[in-house]
Amino acid sequence: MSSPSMTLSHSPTSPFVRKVMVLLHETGQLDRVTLQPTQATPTTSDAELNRRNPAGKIPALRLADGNVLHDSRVILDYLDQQHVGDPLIPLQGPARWRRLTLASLADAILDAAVLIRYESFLRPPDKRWEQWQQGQQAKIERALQQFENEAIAELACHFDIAAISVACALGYLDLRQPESNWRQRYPQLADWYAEVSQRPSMQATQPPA
Ligand SMILES: N[C@@H](CCC(=O)N[C@@H](CS)C(=O)NCC(=O)O)C(=O)O
Repeated sequence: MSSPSMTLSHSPTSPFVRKVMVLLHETGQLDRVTLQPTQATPTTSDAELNRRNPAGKIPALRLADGNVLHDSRVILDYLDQQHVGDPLIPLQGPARWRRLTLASLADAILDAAVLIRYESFLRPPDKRWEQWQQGQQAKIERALQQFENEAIAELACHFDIAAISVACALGYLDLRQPESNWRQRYPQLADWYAEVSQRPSMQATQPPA
């Protein structure tokens, strides 16, 4: 086993970090990364994280040469180029743009769900804005609908960047919106998720309840 050469700013509940962890598992690169526990919210300030990523967001990945990559999509792209197996992000052609677009839609679910979480968990009750939350929730529903109606076969064909991103988004909904009953509204997505949740990479990265 080689000694770790990279450091990942990490939280076990961050779904963006989870995407990175799942890719590390799937591509056999876990032993290359040290995990640095990091708390990140818009109302907390972590000086070290802010130095690594001025946006103050995780994940951020410090490379062996001291350079830092941030934004989960950039990190996934980088790590996918560091292993010898089949790429989890197609290198070129229409497949690349389609898979990245599906991954981006999954990230949009996460962006909305994380904002809803901050709104309900961090923002003082008298400053909350119901209509804004509903707008975020509507984004989540439209994205789930598109995955259910138009992309199930594509998700099922390969556990790649698109599938990893959707699986992590669904896992985050289970964590933060356990009452949402998305499985009832999106049964094909539910069946697909039940299957991919069994993968060792998904099992090993389950967020703590
Ligand atoms: N687009 C970013 C989003 C990352 C993100 O929002 N991470 C959350 C944790 S789940 C965070 O660090 N939030 C702190 C903040 O918004 O200040 C990515 O893909 O890495």
